[in-house]
Amino acid sequence: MRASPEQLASAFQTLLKQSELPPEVTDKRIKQAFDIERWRRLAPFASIGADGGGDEGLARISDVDAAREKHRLDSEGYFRLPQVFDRAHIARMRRTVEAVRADGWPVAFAFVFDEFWRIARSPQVASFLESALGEGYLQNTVVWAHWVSGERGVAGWSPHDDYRDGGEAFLSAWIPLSDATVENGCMFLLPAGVSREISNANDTDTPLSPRVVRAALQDVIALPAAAGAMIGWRGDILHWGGANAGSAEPRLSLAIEFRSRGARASTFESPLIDPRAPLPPFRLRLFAITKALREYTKFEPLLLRYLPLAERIFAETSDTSAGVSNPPPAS
Ligand SMILES: O=C(O)CCC(=O)C(=O)O
Repeated sequence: MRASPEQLASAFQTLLKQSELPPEVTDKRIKQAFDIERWRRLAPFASIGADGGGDEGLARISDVDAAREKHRLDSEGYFRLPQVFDRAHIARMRRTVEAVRADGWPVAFAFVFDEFWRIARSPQVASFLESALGEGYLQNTVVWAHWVSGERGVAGWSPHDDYRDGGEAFLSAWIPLSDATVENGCMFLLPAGVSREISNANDTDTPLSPRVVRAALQDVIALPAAAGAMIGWRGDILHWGGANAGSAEPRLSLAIEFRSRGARASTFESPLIDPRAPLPPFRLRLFAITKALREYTKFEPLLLRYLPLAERIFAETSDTSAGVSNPPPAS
């Protein structure tokens, strides 16, 4: 007798539940998560609470690239900037993610380190973000790091949009720390017009006609991007991580989000932080990581293993989120 899809799903859930970290391991990890010195020892080439500065040489975007990609963003809802970040710096960030993973953490814990919060602060990146979101734009505290294993069939996140109602006040940025190729699961998306058509049909439960499906398939944009590039999309753009088609190379990347000043932010996005202010305090970083972890088990069910850990750190750090007020609207 064959198992039904429901039986298979329920067996999968049971297995996931059984793979949860044992309580004593969770207790130990919670202590470790708050131990800044331990993180520093884990990745001595990265920093926590360093003075900052030196962002100027970290990234470069030519005027020509910036103008072309701003135009693409306005017309198609996404941008693709080729080599933006200093290669040696990106290689160090990759090593940081590798060290975090090797120590048994979900890779998003790399956001305890300064470099992951500072990455978009260099003047030319800031200027591109400002052209997309307006003066005084802010970063929200939705952050994530992705690791797609170098094994055939392993895939990034399934198709979704990040913030349907975000309009021109919302922008996601996605930065590969290893080369993201068609073979190892680079990002894919549907540009603005067709993205909206499909999302609207989804929302209203309207079946898509074969004509729309065929047209959408032909409109899919593959976004291979070398380590150190920066790509991104507006909130209503349907996008997804591809499946590994036989490459042995893992795909590593990070994702951050930005908002126009004065735009209403969802609870999930809060608190917003000012990219011109000092980097967020350590506890707020843990809050942001575990806030995302609780949510993203829907894309990465294997994270359920860490859910009790995430819940407890999230609860312990929630006060930091209340302490950071949303910056006021631009005058
Ligand atoms: O890297 C991926 O597979 C998915 C990234 C993504 O969709 C996101 O960060 O919103």
